[in-house]
Amino acid sequence: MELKPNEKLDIKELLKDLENYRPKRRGWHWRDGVGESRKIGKFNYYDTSESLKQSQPLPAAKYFDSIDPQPQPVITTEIASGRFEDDIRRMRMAAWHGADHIMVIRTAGQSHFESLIEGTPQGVGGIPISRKQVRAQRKALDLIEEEVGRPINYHSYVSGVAGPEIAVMFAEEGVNGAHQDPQYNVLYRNINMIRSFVDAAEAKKVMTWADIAQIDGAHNANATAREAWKVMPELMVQHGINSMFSVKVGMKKGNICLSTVPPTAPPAPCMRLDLPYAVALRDIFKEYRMRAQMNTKYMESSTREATVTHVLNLLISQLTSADIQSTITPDEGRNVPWHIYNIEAVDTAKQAFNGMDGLMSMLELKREGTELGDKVRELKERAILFMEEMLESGGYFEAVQAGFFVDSGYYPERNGDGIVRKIDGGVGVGTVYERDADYMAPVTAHFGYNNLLQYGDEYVENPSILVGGTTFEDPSKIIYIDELDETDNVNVRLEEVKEFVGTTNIKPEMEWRGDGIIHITMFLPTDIRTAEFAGLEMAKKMNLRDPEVIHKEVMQEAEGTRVEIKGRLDVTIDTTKLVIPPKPEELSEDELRADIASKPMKIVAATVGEDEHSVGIREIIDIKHGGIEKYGIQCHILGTSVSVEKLVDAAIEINADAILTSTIISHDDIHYKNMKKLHEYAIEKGIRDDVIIISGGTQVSNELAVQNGMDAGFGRGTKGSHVATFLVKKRREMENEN
Ligand code: Z97
Repeated sequence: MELKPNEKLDIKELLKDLENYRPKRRGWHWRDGVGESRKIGKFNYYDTSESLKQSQPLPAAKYFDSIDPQPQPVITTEIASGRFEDDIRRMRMAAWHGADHIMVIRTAGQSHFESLIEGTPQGVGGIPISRKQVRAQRKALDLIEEEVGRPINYHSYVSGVAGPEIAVMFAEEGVNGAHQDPQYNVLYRNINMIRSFVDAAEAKKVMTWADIAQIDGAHNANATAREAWKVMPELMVQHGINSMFSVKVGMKKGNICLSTVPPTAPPAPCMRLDLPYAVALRDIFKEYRMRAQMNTKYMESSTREATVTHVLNLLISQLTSADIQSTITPDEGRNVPWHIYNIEAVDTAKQAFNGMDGLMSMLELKREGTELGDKVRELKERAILFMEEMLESGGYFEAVQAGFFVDSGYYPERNGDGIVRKIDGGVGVGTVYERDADYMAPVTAHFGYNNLLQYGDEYVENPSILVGGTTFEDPSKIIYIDELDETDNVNVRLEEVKEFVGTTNIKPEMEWRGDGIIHITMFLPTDIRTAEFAGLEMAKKMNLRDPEVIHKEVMQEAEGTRVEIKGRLDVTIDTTKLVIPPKPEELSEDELRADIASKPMKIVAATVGEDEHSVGIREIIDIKHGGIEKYGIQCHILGTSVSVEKLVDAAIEINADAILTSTIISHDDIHYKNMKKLHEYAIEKGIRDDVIIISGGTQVSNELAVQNGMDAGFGRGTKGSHVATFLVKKRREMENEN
């Protein structure tokens, strides 16, 4: 199977023979060519990585030879619609925009499953991480990475009661990154702490074998804390615990990534709080990798506000460092992570990094005798004191039991409201047993005591020889279980939307194929509460099903409110039945300039009759608006309400190549009547065959303009380049005729 840029990814084809699919490669991939300066288009870049084979550049790239510089950090997008088959299409879009770390958020509650989930039921707030789902997505990414020309890291979570089982499955299926942090189990999922740390040792060992990069769970303290900036010292402690634990298990430091979040957001003076934290963290953990997340704690439903916070977060990454730059959909605040917003967030990161390229070659963070330096030191001291107190109180387990973590005080201050977990409590309590003296497990990656010496030295290194290789060495031993639920599985779901699969039918979509969801924005001149209900009523009148207000924002209490609504539009369009007019022709700017330079062109222009509206003609002519002047065409604007006679006479006087008229007023078809008059007067004066006459305006159709004697008519949406293209091509045509 191979992807073609102009063909949709065929999910049914992808699912074929999935039971025999093996991932192409194993392990995490950092971007290539980092640290080299490179010339891309007309510019030199300092902070890029290798460009992609195929990609979707930023919108404004068209002004810069369509370049698409790829930043240095791996860029993450978090995807979680609940249906893996739809997420696969989103992954492809994200990869084309520059994401190379696809993080799949798993379905609510999977932490408490005691084993792997089989089948592929639809998820709630995420994807059920099952083998089939993981394999299908890895297979898709194997194709997508070929298409864009860069390895793509696939990622999910190795936490919860089934952590080690999931780690094994991830190692088998070519997963490249995973969250693994026993503190997450303990604090946020109330899984017994002894069980969590024992499981973590095993899971980390497996991840190490598979070269899976690890992300910790410290960011959750930031997201949970009452005042997120107060947990900064604790965050460092949490990073320290998981990092050192991982090193002790045998994981290499280059695969250990700290999940760091700038703790605050505007209107807080976030740079002054977040930057010292970022600097202190990178000082202490310089041998480790930084996974820079976005602040989500203070994310509301305004995508604009979230995007500004993201950009400030990206500035912190540029001023310090980021090995992985995470992006959350900027509409996370309204809990509707949609396709387009995943892409927007990836673009926000790419755009900000492109714009800040080489910034640190011009700047330096001043730390001597500054607030920055003082704060960095203070944060480190607070973190070390926290760590010392933890040791004095009997260690991590005792400290958790005493409520040290996620307390709302700024350490050493304590408010006594931390998360308390009991050493002998939580899910899975009492399930850890000491290994017997003859305990032996013939597996490839395993933590702790294993009585192998009885078999000889070679088995200590390689215990799986005893069973002729485990699933790691011999993937044919993997047991693949397909769908178990006959009513909720990918085939049933695809059948439900078959109208849209492999057909020419389309329906608007935000999350799932054929979901019909659209998003509309309105301004309603009333207060916020009234606006919400008025907006819903209007959405119903627009025939939207299930309308929901997803954002409202006061412009001014009395004057009005901005309301954003989502709803379902039950409209399907067969694209083959559309009557699509040909695309307006546009010669390139260089070609237009060259043509006019080799043979000058003069035009006269005016609004005709009793029409005083000169905005349109100015748009088409003025250089300031990108009008035809910019190509070197000599333009003589005669003014407004000019008679057709005056226009034609002026054209004769200066020997113009063309007459351009503009009309907005269209009562009684006066615009078309004037076109006819103009055409006839030009005939009367004997110049019609030598002059191009065109007419434009919001109500003008090309067809009717031509019927009324014009060479062309230009309606709404016309740009100077369209008119210039027509003039140049028409002149060439007339020259050929003569
Ligand atoms: C992120 N933006 O990037 P469950 N283990 C750890 C976690 O942090 C999480 C889970 C497991 C965020 C989004 C938040 N983190 C997600 C260390 C979740 C998830 O099945 O929801 O319990 O596991 O991480």
